[in-house]
Amino acid sequence: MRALIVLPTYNEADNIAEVLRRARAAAPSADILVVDDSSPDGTAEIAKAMGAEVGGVDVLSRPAKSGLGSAYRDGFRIGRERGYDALMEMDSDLSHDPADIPRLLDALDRGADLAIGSRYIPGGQIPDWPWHRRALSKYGNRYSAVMLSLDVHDATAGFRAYRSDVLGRIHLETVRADGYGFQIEMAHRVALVGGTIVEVPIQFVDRRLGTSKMSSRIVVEALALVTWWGVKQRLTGKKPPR
Ligand SMILES: Nc1nc2c(ncn2[C@@H]2O[C@H](COP(=O)(O)OP(=O)(O)OP(=O)(O)O)[C@@H](O)[C@H]2O)c(=O)[nH]1
Ligand SMILES: [Mg+2]
Repeated sequence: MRALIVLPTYNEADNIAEVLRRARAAAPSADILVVDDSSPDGTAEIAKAMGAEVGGVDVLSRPAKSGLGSAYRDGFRIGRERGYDALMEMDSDLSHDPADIPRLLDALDRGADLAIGSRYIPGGQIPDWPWHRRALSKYGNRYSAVMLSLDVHDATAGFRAYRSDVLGRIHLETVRADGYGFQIEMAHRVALVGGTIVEVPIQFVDRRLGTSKMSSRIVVEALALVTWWGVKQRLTGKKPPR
């Protein structure tokens, strides 16, 4: 299976070289597309230099910071145009361990349409998080599962592999959400078209370098969107097939 790992970056100069080195080592047959939004800290230049060293790395430079969801939409569109069979999401801050890439791709090989690196199934872990961050994530996930009849334990997770054709079936180009909302919307849409979703346990560690781009706006956006999608699902009577 030809796989493309899409890495969104905004000011990840401290992390990107290490991410690229470890991802290439873990999955030498997968290619990488860094989607950088003109990071002022020079992330794109570092990615290009490391790409020349390890090979298999392309950098898409976009003119302005346009959000995580939009970076993945652009990266996946390009990956599909280039004929990849599998498209992956991974953060570029080493919260996701590149060594787990092959386990996610294996799940696609065994028939999944979407493989999610999950923190909320046995074997999954978030060792660094304080209780309030755990609670927000856990209850946010429970709320999404109930509102959307979504049989997924970690719908906000951002370490994933998609079979290319399922991205066509969910009409990726019409997805609008960003941040956590983007992750939930993608899982919800895959479920609605009857795609097989498999969760693979992962450990999620806090970034050691660089700064987080997540904000309370993104959390509020996700909650509002989940509520709206849940209401819409009830009004139209469309539910994920079981
Ligand atoms: N291209 C692009 N990448 C982004 C944007 N916002 C965030 N990213 C990248 O998306 C990934 C996840 O963002 P983070 O800021 O780490 O968010 P998070 O992992 O949910 O939150 P933390 O756990 O606090 O780090 C990182 O690789 C970021 O550099 C954006 O607007 N454009
Ligand atoms: Mg992060």
